[in-house]
Amino acid sequence: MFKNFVVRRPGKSVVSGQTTSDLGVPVYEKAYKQHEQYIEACRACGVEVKIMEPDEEYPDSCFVEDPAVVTDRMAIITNPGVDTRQGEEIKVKEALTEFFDDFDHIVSPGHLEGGDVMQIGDHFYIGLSKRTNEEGARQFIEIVEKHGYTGSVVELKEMFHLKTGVNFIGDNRVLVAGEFITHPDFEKFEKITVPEDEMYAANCVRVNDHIIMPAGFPKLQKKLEDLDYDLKLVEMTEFQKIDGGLSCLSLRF
Ligand code: CIR
Repeated sequence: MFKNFVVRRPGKSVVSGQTTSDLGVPVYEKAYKQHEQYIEACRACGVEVKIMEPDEEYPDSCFVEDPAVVTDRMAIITNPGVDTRQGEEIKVKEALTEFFDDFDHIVSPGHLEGGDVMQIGDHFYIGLSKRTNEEGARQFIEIVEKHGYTGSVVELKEMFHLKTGVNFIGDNRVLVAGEFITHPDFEKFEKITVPEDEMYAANCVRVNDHIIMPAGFPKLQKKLEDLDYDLKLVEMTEFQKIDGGLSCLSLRF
């Protein structure tokens, strides 16, 4: 069960967020509204939402999932793998001091972003991507083992972050897209394949008895409804333009 979410509103500088896509520039007012809708969806799942104010200095700082990894027993401050995001973690750590007394840290030359970390039970899968390197993953595994968890790495071929293409939705099920559809590491789970033209929707978040999913992906929506999930749909178009998935907008514990 999750009790708390931490989110950070997008600033006007969100228009300058890093991107690899050609979907255009986010419209700030729309991004703000969509973020508001995200907060409402989280509340509808029964969690408390702590809202951090925007930080104009960091265009990507609404993606709070990347500079920290938290569970109910630990908080790790990461070291993002791109210069423009280094420093975001300072305010995120400040916000988390309300909930955690101790913090672990990923330090250079190690880099790791929370978008590359997927927790299933007491195990963490860590994607090796353009943002997360082997040293970052090594440090991460050393830290989580200290807290009674295990960890293993997954090499990414095409995906931006690990959770861009694979997400645990509880009930032994994972949503898989692209390179993860046949990936051996996820064979032990019941796989729900995300259609190629709905790849973005692979990044959903299971919250207690609900799933928050991006709006506008009817095929995956139907698959999940047929499995009896209660879905909370959120418009994500402005965040998608800058490679932001749904999970990256929150820290959950
Ligand atoms: C970035 O390039 O860092 C942001 N524009 C997107 C971050 C997405 N984060 C995530 O999927 N966890």
